[in-house]
Amino acid sequence: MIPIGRPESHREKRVIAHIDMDCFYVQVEQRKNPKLRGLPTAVVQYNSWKGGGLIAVGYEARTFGVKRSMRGDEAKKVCPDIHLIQVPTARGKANLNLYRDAGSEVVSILAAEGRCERASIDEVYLDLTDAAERMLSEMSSVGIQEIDEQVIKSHILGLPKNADEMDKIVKDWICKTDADHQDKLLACGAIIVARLRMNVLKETTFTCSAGIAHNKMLAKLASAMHKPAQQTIVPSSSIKELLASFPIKKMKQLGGKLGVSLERELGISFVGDLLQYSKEKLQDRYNINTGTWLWNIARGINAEEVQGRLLPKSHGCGKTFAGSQALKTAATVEHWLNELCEELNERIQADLEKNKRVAKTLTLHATAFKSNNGDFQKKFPSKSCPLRYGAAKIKEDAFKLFDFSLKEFISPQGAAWGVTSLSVTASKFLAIPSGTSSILRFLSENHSKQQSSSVDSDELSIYGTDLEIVYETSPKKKTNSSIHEESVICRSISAPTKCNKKSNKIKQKNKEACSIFKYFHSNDASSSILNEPSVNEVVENYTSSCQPENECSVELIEDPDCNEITSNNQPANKTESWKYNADNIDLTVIDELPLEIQNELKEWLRPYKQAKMAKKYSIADYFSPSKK
Ligand code: TTP
Repeated sequence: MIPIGRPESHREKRVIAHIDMDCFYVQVEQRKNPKLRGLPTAVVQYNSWKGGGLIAVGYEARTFGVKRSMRGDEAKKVCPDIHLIQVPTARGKANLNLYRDAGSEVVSILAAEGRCERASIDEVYLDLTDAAERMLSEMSSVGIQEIDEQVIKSHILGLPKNADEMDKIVKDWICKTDADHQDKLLACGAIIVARLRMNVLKETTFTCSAGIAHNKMLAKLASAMHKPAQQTIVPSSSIKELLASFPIKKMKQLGGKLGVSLERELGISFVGDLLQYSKEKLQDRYNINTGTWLWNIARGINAEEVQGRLLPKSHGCGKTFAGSQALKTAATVEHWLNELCEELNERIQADLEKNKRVAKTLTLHATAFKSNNGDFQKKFPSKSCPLRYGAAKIKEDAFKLFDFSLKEFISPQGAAWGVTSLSVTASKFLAIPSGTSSILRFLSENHSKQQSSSVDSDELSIYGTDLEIVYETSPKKKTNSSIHEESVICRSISAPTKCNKKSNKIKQKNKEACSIFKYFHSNDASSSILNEPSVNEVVENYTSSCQPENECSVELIEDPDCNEITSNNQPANKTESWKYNADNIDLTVIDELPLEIQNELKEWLRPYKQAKMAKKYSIADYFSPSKK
């Protein structure tokens, strides 16, 4: 997706670092088995065909010419001594928890110095502006005097490349007292990053590489320039030269159709080539946002903020079924959806316990082919619905989403089909604050915000049906989907479509709310903040009720106005105030919440419900699909 093409703020330039772990899965495996340190090593995926596809290659193995695009057998040919480690597996697919947890360890160390955004399993952005300003003001009179070896080893773009004197050249640049304020800030940023990288090494044994620049885009480009265990600084004066030779295909957003169009239609090969086009021309050719964004990147302008986010934005579990493994029956799809949903359920439960947050949206993505290839370009549509906690419910909902998508995919004539990848994703997390009053305030505030917010274009945007296979845990690189079979997810990349263009919606017959969201329910089913279909993510929104399977009634309806999706196809009453009725709280869900929240809620409910709470409900009791 193309970021909003905003200008950078007039505020002093920021100091942003992008930290990327080196051959991450290999390092994690080498920490687990230190005998592998220093030896050529690669991690291979679950599918062991031809030795398994390589997903991470250690730097020792790279010197022999081993590449990620190879399979194990091929790697053995170029490097007979290579150690091939298979990713851990569970439920017939890769289990990446070992690597996720290692990534979290690193994040907690890096978060010490400024706003920190976990961008993928092994990448982090840091906004070090305040820390750099502080450092600079503390040493303004004396200037930077002592710098350690790690900082001296920095690469500073735009400096003369004289290998013999490199240390001196870098030291002079870092310590220059009459340098431009922006460069001094970057120098401080480089010192901070070098320290952080040392801390990561000491505490985890992992090395990482970093880019330090005035924005996220430049920092990211820079971190990949010198690896492993090095850092690269991008002073403003070097941006033009950097972008003049930076291939557009290497920009994350330009790897697809837009990149091809720029190359073929405008003859653009490097980002700097875009400088020859005016903003108006680019806006005319593409659209206002994309045109502005292209104009900005040609100049190294990027206003994206570092989001203060230490936790993943979503949890996705996926698997590919290449070639003859394609799933061709509902039963095999159901089998794999069950496996994926089990894993997803475990991960969101662990997340709830650890981070006190709940996911709001369940999305199903798939790629598929069909036998009548008349419209072979038709993509398998992605579908979302509100997420109900509990493995059985997630499975049930995921399968219904699949069913809807499949019907749409094979319509109108119907056809034999085969699914080549499947994934389920939980997203749109909401924090559950502690403190009874704060819970209620939180619910009330969130609800009234949802009720009162005018429906802006973003809110009205819906998933398109254009799918791109992206790598879930490392969104920066797109690679052959058949290679990392366990971890691809398909993401909608088509431009958002206005909902009022006519979208299908699903009328919900919510006869009995028995999910965790009942806990957040108000009198009016349409005003539940978590059960309410979220317009900005849901195209054809199917909200399943908790009725038993055979009673489930889900109906697709057309909504030309699409003011807001409600359970009864009426625009939500925007002025209605939030009411929280204790009678509507499903007591059975309370036991599933974090202990402190359970206590607070019980306290709050005492006058109304204490008597009824005497019965002890078990998690199985609550989440049983047939429970009424
Ligand atoms: P990357 O950061 O892309 O690569 P890397 O850390 O292995 O190596 P580098 O030093 O060049 O950055 O990916 C991080 C981890 O994500 C990687 O160790 C393994 C995993 N991964 C896959 O499983 N499949 C893929 O296709 C890619 C690109 C990565």
